[in-house]
Amino acid sequence: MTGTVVADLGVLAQAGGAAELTQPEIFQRLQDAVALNTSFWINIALAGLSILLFVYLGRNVDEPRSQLIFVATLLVPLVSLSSYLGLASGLTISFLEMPPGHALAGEEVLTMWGRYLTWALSTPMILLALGLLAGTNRTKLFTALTMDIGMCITGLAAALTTSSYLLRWAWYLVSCAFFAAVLYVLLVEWPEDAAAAGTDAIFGTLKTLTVVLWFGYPIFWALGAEGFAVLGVSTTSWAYSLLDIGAKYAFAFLLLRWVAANQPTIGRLTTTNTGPAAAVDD
Ligand code: RET
Repeated sequence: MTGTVVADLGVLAQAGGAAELTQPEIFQRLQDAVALNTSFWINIALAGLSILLFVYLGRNVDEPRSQLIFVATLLVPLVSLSSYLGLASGLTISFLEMPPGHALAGEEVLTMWGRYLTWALSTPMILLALGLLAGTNRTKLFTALTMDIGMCITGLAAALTTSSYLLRWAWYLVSCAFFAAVLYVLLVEWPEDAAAAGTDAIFGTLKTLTVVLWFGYPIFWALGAEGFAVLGVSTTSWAYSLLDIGAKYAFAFLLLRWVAANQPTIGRLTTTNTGPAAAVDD
């Protein structure tokens, strides 16, 4: 067990067998765990500022497809704000007893399960916006979005499984398989579509940002208290919070700034059911 984990244990874990904590008790522990709590409130503030900025950026967007990209992207900080409020209020946090085999076996460890649940709402919005930008077809959009939701929900299952250490990792692997499908669409299918659509420059930037940052999430899950417990709860939460800042707010800002300035390019794209992306000629 590392020093960080030990330092966390006072307020973020307790010996097994203790009575279940009530929401006010979890909330009280959060007040004592200043580093962890700050990792939530920083994101609440940034999500709030992003929402205001994005509404301002979108004030003159009147082309329908660009508007759809705007709404999808605006939902990202909206969901994020709600997600972090859930964590900060203790509503979507539980203390779960880790199974035998886990580095913290027998301890009740703070689990931020609300994160995984709300990712199932925010990450499909990121992919919807990217897919629309690439001018992809409905089949590929459907594939990316459903695989992504599968990734988040099975990630939630990994975090919530307390019966078996092995099964926690089995869920983790299933989630990785869904993630691989998302990566395939992002790295192989959509770059081709974006090239045909003429949006490849901005798509390329956003794709790289997304792929690099998204890889951070499974890595920190594995290193954090839910996985091998090399990192403590607060460190893991800060890692997710910092990844979120890049993967959500920075991503959304770059996308929306481009869309606001390039509505005619977006307006020329159509989404077909299964066929290749088509640009409607003027
Ligand atoms: C988990 C654990 C199981 C394996 C994998 C994961 C991937 C998570 C990802 C999350 C991305 C979240 C974002 C949130 C923004 O709102 C669930 C951590 C593969 C890629 C971008």
